[in-house]
This record gives sequence, C-alpha cells and structure tokens, in this order.
Amino acid sequence: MIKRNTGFSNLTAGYLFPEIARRRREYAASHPEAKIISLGIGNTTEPLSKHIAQAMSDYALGLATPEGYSGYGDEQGNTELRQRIAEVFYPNMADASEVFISDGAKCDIARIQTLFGRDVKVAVQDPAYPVYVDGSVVVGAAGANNGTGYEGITYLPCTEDNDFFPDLSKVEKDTLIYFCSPNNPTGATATREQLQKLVDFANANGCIIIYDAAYFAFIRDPSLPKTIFEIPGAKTCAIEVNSFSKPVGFTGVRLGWSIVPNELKFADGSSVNKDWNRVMTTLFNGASNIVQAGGLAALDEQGLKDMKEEVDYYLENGKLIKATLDGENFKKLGVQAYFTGNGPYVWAKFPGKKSWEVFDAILDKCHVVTTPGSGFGPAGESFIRFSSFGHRADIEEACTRLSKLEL
Ligand code: PGU
Repeated sequence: MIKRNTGFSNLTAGYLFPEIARRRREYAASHPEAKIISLGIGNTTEPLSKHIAQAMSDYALGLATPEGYSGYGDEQGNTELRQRIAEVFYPNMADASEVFISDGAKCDIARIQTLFGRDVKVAVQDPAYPVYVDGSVVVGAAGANNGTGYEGITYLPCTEDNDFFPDLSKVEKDTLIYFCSPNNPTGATATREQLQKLVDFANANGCIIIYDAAYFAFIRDPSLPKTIFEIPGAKTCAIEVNSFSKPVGFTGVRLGWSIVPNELKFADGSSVNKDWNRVMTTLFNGASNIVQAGGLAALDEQGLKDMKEEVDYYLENGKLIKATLDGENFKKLGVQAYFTGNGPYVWAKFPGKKSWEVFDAILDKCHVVTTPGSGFGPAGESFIRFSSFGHRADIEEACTRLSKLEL
C-alpha cells in the first residue's frame, strides 16, 4: 500500500474555515430559529461592478464566435493584463516580465511552497493566515506539532506589546519569511520604516520574504506602503502575492497575481523568477481568459473607481464593528479592540478567555459567527477576529446583538 504523505499526518486540525462552517451548520441544525449572521470568513458579499461583469460577459459571448474564440493562453497570464498590473500598481517598481497572473493568492502561496521545497526554514508572523503554516507542513518544510507549534517554524509573536510588528532577531539566516500587510488577522499595516527594517534584515541574512498584500486596496493612510516594492532593496529579497478577491469581490470569480523580481536569486545565483516561471508553466495552466478580461476592466478608470467604492463600503462596516466593540458593554468585559481603518478585520482581545469559548458564546448568544484568534496561531489565543465583509443591514443587526453580549 502507498504510505500517507507524512505532511498530512503532521497536521493537527482541519483547515480553520471549514471547521468554523461545520460548527455553524451544527448550531443551525439544533437552533433552526436562529438567524445567523457571519462575521467569520473574509468573504466578499457585495455585487460585482457592472462594468467588470459586462467585460466578462462580453468576453464569454465572444468565445462563442470564430473571431473571439481562444483556447489555452500563456500560463503566466495575458500580456496586456500583466502590463496593466505593472503600470497601475507597480510604476517604476516592476515590469510585466515580473508579473504572473493566477487563480488567486491562496493558490500562489501553495505553489510557492513547491518552489522552495521541504528543506527551507520558515518564519511566520504569529498570528497569521493559516495557509502559510499548514501549507509548509503539507510540503514537509515543517514537522509535527509539539503542542506549542509546528517543528521547523519560527513563530514571531505580533501582539499589542510590540505594536503587532515582530522581533526579527529571532529569525535565523536563510529563512523564508511570510509577512502579511495589511495583516490578516490583526489588521496591523506596516509602516515604511517597519518594512525597511524587514527588507534590510532579509537582505543582510539571506532571507526571502513572501509578502502577502491581498488587502492592499484597504490602505487609506497615504503614508503607508501598498506594496513591498516601494521599499528600497525589496527586489533582491521579496516576492509579493496579491489578489483581485477582496478589492473587486472576485473571491468566487478567482484572479490573483504574484510579483517575482528578476533580481531575486537563490544561494547558487540562479534566478527565482525563472523557476517560478517553470512552476507556473508546469503546475498551472493559466487563469480563466474570461476572468482575465474582468481583471483588465477592473484596472481601467471606471474599474478603479468601482474598486475604491466597494472597499470603502467594507471599511465603513469595520468602523461600525469597532464602535460596537468600544461600547460600554465590551468595556465591562475588558475587551480591547484594534481596527486600523486600513484593513477589513477588527481584532479584539477577550482577557482571560479562550478564543473558541468566546466564539461559541457569541454564536450561541448573538447568533453571530466570528473567527477564533487561536486558529491563526498560538499568539492569537484570547482574541476574536471580526470580519467587516457583509451587507450593511446584517452588520448593523450583528452590532445590535453584540452590544448585548454577556459572557
Ligand atoms: N491572503 C490572505 C492574507 C487572505 O486573508 C486570504 C483570504 C487570501 C490570501 C486568499 O486570497 P485569494 O486570492 O482569494 O486566494 N482569507 C480569507 C478567506 C479564507 C481562506 O481560506 O482563504 C479569510 O477569512 O482569512
């Protein structure tokens, strides 16, 4: 018989979000009267921009004509879209040969793990988006969980004590560092100075940063960098993964991109961009051409305007949630809530409580689904993540219910 990939036996729990969905289903089955509202998974809820939908519809209809039909495209993506992404988001920072179009940031993170293989050392912010750690375990770059975390992973606590920016001195030389800003789940958005520190550290220590900028479109403070490539030195030490999911509601449509600089090298001097090109051409067959037409529409004048409006809507939701968590009721509970206004998540500490315990209490008493902070790593214990993705009326209703929460 074929042996199981030890990476899977090393994983200690199921993936976080299906586990939350399972608990929600179970609760709903035993409480059919409950009108459950989700502030859990960061899933977009507002309709697509008509402009973008029209572009995809036109492209799809064109496929039904002899002139408009096309089959496989370039695996790295439509040249025009690669150019447009470089121009719009990375002026003087990256060119089209460094842009790779994909079916989303999560899928790129998984493929990046095949790029570095099982022998790489890994460091993550703690708490962090679970895919960095779970994916590393699956490919064997991390071992078993010893109760405080997976062997081979350096956890870098990001807490209120360090203003949610990690102490890099714990990172060994030649480590792959996952860094997410605006951060999921804490919402912390790194400043120029902080990112310069990170880049300088990586360059000095042979590290490569996997910079997840999936929430870049939420940054409203003009002093904060939207891409790691705004930082001098980043091109010799960083890869950026990014996505249309949150900016234009493509969570179901699926479209993302990565930037792998031509200057970035492995220890033997070989090009990371060339190997990434090999991964993308060999293990991926290109993003849907219909969806790429939508991506192009998202980056023209109208598309960019629609993007801003859509993100503003969610940011407004975030403010409502933050105001609720700052209210009298939560003060009594000793809750401290963090919301930067530059990301979609509100991160709240419930002192003395376990995250899953608070999750269950909020589900049971308010019929609101949240995400337990401990699901993002050991330093997330006692925290709850509130997502600001939702229809305004649902957010308002959830806030009304939350403001009466008793624990
Ligand atoms: N990167 C970060 C930091 C994310 O939070 C998410 C989604 C992604 C990437 C995924 O981007 P795609 O381009 O759509 O693949 N995080 C959500 C959804 C959960 C999930 O498993 O992706 C969340 O609630 O954290």
